[in-house]
Amino acid sequence: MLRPKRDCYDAAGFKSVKFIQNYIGGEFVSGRREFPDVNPADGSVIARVSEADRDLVDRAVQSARGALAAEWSRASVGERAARLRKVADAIESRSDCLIAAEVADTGKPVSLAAKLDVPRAAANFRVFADLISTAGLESFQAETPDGKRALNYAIRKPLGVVGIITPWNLPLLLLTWKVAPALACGNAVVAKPSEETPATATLLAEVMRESGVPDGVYNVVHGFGPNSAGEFLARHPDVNAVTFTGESQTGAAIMKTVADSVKPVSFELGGKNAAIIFADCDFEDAVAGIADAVFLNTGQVCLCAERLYVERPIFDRFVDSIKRKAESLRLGHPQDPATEIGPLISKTHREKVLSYYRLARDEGATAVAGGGIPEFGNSLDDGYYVEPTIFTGLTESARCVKEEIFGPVCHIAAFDTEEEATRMANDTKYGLAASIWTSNLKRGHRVAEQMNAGITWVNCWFLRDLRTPFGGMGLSGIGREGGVHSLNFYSELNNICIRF
Ligand code: NAD
Ligand code: 6OD
Repeated sequence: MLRPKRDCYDAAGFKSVKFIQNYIGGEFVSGRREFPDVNPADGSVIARVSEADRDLVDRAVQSARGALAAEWSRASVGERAARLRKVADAIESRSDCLIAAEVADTGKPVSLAAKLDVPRAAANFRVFADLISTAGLESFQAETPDGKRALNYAIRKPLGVVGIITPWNLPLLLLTWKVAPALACGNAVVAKPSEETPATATLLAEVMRESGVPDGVYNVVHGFGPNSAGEFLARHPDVNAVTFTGESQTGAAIMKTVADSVKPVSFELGGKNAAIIFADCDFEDAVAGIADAVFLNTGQVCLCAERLYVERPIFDRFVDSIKRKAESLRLGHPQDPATEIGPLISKTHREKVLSYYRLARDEGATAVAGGGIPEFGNSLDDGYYVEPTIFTGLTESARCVKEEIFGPVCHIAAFDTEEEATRMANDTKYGLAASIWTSNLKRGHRVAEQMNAGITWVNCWFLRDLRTPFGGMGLSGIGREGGVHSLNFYSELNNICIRF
């Protein structure tokens, strides 16, 4: 077992239950109500979390507003970038604590948190420090009707107070993906992490403090969605914009909440992503890549492939290989470095995933692998594990082919032509991600261009360059973040026109 070297956070079973508070104006603050933070690996309570009521959310928003007026939005770009780089350094120096906290909250394997979640959090701050330091802006010169000239140039101003509402699957990665550009652009933020995973957003408060980010620039409120901290934040009249990652239905609810005050929104929502595997692919590479795309983080990544389309000549061989891969994945305790698959996030989410496993069979599927609950014979039997699962035999109209399941599961169908594969892949109300596996690069380009998705990978999956646009079409979201797209969302452009 890996244990944190410092006493900053006790992962499940290490010590006593912790108390996680809200962070407002540079202080840790309690509300009137509490809720439990549960370790999905065994159902134990690892922390009590203080829920922010409407008044505390208001305090957080006012403290953010005060920080804007005081210094942050007027700090030079160089000062802000230097501060963000310090935050990145502090994340790295506290990575043992952040990894332990993320693993205890989410149940994800410690190897994954160490490889993906925490390094990406640091990278988010470094990349946006660099981008804000180097980003250019448009300028145009024109002749005026009266024979003079006009110079137009745009400047960036902060939006103000940004409400950030995030999910439980990659808690620190997805939070910092929004906090970093928001702060780079001179905003102050109020973050509302998922009620399932409150720890790392709170530890980030310590990181901010240690890095000299002024009090009030980063605030955290804990709680739920409707009639709790999430809704209070989105509805607050002094919140200037809301950036949200989570389920499409929640995005719809937040859109209604913010409609009255016409706030800008950025939404990164759900997906039902397709992978197209052509017979000419590098077979072993494709099997390894697809295994990641289906099972990473127990299938709880919005970009995961839940629909695989495999060209008929390799269909049986591919199904057999991915089945063997699924059956060889090591399920275990998240703190065990050898574990590849941890539990799902919660009992409720496991019930949802298992209900789809049952539905798939009712809809006529064959379970090629998995389909149930694993047995460990120890305390992990109290955790929220499910077997990595592969179905075949469904029609394209089946609910299990249409609806996001968000677990370690996929359905595999055969195709005969490129046109058929493209049509099936695009037959979805979502439009987040797709992947194409072929050694014919001309075909890779051609099919990728036809994908109705915010991102299409060819011979890879979840390979990220943070300067690129990221977001979804249809039910998968509104807007793009990443690179200059984040800078544009988190700032107001003021165009200045000078006649001379
Ligand atoms: P969720 O929508 O249930 O919750 C996300 C956050 O919204 C939580 O903090 C929650 O408390 C809050 N919330 C819920 N209802 C609210 C309301 N009415 N008003 C304000 N806040 C509210 O999502 P989840 O279950 O935490 O995460 C899983 C979902 O997120 C999946 O659908 C997944 O595809 C999606 N996701 C998308 C991306 C992306 O980049 N597109 C990334 C990660 C996850
Ligand atoms: O890599 C990213 O920037 C990002 N937003 C990933 C989202 C993953 C969804 O679970």
